[in-house]
Amino acid sequence: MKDEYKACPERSRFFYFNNMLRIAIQSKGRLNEDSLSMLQSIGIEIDDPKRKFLSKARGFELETLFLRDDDIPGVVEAGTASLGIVGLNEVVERGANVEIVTRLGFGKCRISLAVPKNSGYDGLFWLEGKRIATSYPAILGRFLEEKGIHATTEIITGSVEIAPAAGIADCIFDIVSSGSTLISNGLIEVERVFESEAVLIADKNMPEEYVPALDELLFRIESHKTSRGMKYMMMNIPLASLDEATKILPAMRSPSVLPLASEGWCSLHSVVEASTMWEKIRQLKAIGAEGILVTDLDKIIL
Ligand code: PRT
Ligand code: ZN
Repeated sequence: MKDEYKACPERSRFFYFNNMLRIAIQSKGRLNEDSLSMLQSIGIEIDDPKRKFLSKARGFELETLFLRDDDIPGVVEAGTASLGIVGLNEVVERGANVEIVTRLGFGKCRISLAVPKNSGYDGLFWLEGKRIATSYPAILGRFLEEKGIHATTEIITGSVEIAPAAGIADCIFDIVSSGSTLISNGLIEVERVFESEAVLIADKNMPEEYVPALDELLFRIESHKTSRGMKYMMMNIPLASLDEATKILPAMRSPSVLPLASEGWCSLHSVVEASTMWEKIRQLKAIGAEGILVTDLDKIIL
């Protein structure tokens, strides 16, 4: 197996590349499925991802390396993988010297301070002299220093939310997403300190030969991100209402107008944000739109 790999002379450490771009992905956990489905949506299929450590992708010159999320920033910094998909929280906590190429829009969460419900928390000064349990001591340390607060950090690697009830700490600094874990442990979120989501990271010393593949990958990711939350709308509209309809549907340049066999009518096609879709449908119906069709969008190439 080793024979098909070659040494990479550009780098100081000795390791092997299968002569293609390599991306590190979380092997299991919260980011695994979303990472794989994002790759799939941009035409990159990974065979049997559950059982392999290293796998070649189909649809792109890419090799995937499945790891624990904790290891991904370091592996990319060392260049063992040129790219990685990991939470921004992990990259910042570890102080990894990697390029943050783009935010990926999934795995959104925040790291917050949370205190027991009846703690009498009345502002940041409450934290003075307290014990704070966390798995993110570096991010917490920077926050406390910035605010001039002296507190003790208790480093815990799992189930941080039970620390106050267990008497290990007075409050916690942990990842929050829906907030239900805090509620079920009798805690309330009092300060949102760090906003996170999955990011694509890159080795700052990536071999030159991989840059074109990274550019293509990024192009596909951006077109996928642009299409997220957008809908494609088609409808028939009386010609007399066309000007007004164009104002309701600004689209990327302007909506496409196609002739219809019935006189005095045309067909209008446009792209709208899903969040505004129902309001636009209401406005368009009011000016005579009929046969409105709405479909999902897969990619937008700007
Ligand atoms: O095994 P491995 O080391 O790879 O994974 P892990 O167990 O260390 O991490 P994992 O899979 O739990 O999370 C991976 C990444 O997902 C994190 O680094 C974050 O960037 C992101 N993420 C997004 C989250 C959450 N949302 C999240 N809710 N990570 C953890 N949580 C925890 C949170 O701490 C809480 O205990 O999930 C629990 C439920 O959260 P609520 O607020 O929805 O109740
Ligand atoms: Zn982890």
